[in-house]
Amino acid sequence: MSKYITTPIYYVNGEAHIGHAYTTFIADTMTRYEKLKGEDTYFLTGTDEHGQKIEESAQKNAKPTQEFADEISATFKNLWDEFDISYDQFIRTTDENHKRGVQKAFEVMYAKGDIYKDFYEGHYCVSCETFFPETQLEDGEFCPDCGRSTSIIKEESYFFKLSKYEDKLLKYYEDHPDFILPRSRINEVINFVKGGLRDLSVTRTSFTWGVKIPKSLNDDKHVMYVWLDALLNYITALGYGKDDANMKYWPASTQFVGKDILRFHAIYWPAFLMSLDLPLPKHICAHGWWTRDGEKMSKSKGNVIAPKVVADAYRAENLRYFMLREVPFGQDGDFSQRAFIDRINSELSNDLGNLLNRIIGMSGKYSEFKIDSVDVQKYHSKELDAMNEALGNLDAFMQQMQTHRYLEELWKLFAIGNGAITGYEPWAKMKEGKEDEALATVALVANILAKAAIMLHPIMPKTTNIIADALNFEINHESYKDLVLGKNLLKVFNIKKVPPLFPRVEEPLMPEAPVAQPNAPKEEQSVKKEEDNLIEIGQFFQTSLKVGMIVQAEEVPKSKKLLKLQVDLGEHSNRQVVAGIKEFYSADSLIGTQVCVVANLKPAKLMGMISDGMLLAAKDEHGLCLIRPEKAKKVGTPIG
Ligand code: ME8
Repeated sequence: MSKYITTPIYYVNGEAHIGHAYTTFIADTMTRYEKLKGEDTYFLTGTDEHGQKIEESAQKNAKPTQEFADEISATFKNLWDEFDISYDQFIRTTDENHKRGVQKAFEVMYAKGDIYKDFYEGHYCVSCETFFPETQLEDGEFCPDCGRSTSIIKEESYFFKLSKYEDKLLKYYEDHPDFILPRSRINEVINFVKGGLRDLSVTRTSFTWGVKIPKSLNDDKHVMYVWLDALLNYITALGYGKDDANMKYWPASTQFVGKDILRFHAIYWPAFLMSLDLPLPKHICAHGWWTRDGEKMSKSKGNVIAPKVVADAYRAENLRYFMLREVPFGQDGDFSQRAFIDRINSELSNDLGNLLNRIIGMSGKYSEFKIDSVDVQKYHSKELDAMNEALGNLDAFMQQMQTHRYLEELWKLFAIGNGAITGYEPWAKMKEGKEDEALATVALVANILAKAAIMLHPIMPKTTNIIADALNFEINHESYKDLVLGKNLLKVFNIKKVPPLFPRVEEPLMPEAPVAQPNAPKEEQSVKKEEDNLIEIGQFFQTSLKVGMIVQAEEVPKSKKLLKLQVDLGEHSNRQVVAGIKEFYSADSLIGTQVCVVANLKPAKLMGMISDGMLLAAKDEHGLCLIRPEKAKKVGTPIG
């Protein structure tokens, strides 16, 4: 039976970070594992390029949207190529074939009566590309997911009859308890559906950067909602709407997603597929969230770790190993250089790298690099049994995506190998004239390394190829069948010297994370004890604080919280700052007063207005007060 494995398609509004890398690593690992087992496996990844968010990012970068999308999409593709990601296809939602497939799907749903035209009025978060009912908004205005301000949009829209699929979805979850993995996530999905599904607005007229709805509807001001467009990539990639060339891979066996987008994949996606009369994927696998040193990473916060930077400092495959070893699938994980370095030194360098070096060294000394497995069974049946037991446990862990348990189990092999060397002391056996025994121990360890290399291959393909080359065999489906399934041993061969695979790391090789920006959307701030969060003085001075004078202030219509201020910072023109202080200050009372301003924040858009700075303020249960200089100072005076 063939397998089809997918990652989400990544938005092209910024470059990849290690969160994206994790999803891609795990999907790549699973694909390589299936291929090693001889399964016909198709692996899809790509980029999600439509929608208002991308259009706005392109505008901010002063680039035509397509050119901007081309550039960022290429950074993802190049990155995956550098990381040796073995995708069979890299799809872009701006591909003509994809657009045609999406239009075809829309036509099918429309013809079935699952899409109808109406009006939509609601609170829309541009950043999340999602409408929210008023009841879900924070303070009646802010997005419940990202904390950013929402805007009210009223527009003509086509709707997908999501409500029609409520019962069918619930029945499907009940009949397929492994549809959503880990199983612990099913309840949040069921509860959401039981809460009532409203029909989904699936077109927009407020912007143009999207797939046009089919010409047959004669309504060309509508472009498709980005999530309808994006989710369909999983079938358009297989030729849906064109020639169905690879539809034999559908339904997908495993669709990896971050937990943030589980709802889209576990509710909307199956409903779309039901409407298209297509089977549902076997598993939607939701992984947890990666933080950096305990802080949520995000493009807007500036503490994002680029996978390339880590790879350049620590080697790409070490990062793959770390991420897949560090967290149980489904749970959140934290990237810290300390934890990373510990794993490199103790697990990769000590347990694995040193074992290979010792075996090369001993076989060079005792047998001119010749290894012969002839006596392994005779002297080491106990070790072989233990090894085979661990090898036999691996598949179940991989099938459950529990890569941390898989690697933990695999590392038992190195413990057996290292234990055999310490326990049997081949050097002593050589001195005692028991050469057969000594060489059998060396050969045992060489075989352990060979089998472990095969099973580690999906996670560290290049490194394990070097190990296999040193042991004079190739890692492929044949050697997997022979050495792992068949439990056979390598025959007689010459071992080759290799440079150390995992040099020890003594010091962190990358700069530490920048300080979190205090105005990051609230979900991105985590509560930490001060002592866990000490910063260098240089980090503090990365923030430019200045004295400013409010020269103009007005209320923002329809907003309970926001005031729009013009602030003089002694620059050639005033800064516009949109501040959430309306409940505490009237606009008039602020004019002519001095404030402290964070002057080097990236401009943000709040309710459609640019805010180019932030006022310092203190807020407690009694209210909010602005922080001001004790005596008037010249505008633009630095604070610090
Ligand atoms: O949501 N930790 O794209 P996206 C772990 N285009 N994983 C993370 C992560 C983090 N800190 N940050 C991102 C989209 N990810 C849509 C998907 S699919 C039809 C459309 C991973 O660029 C995680 O897998 O925001 C998440 O689901 C994915 O990147 C979303 O990337």
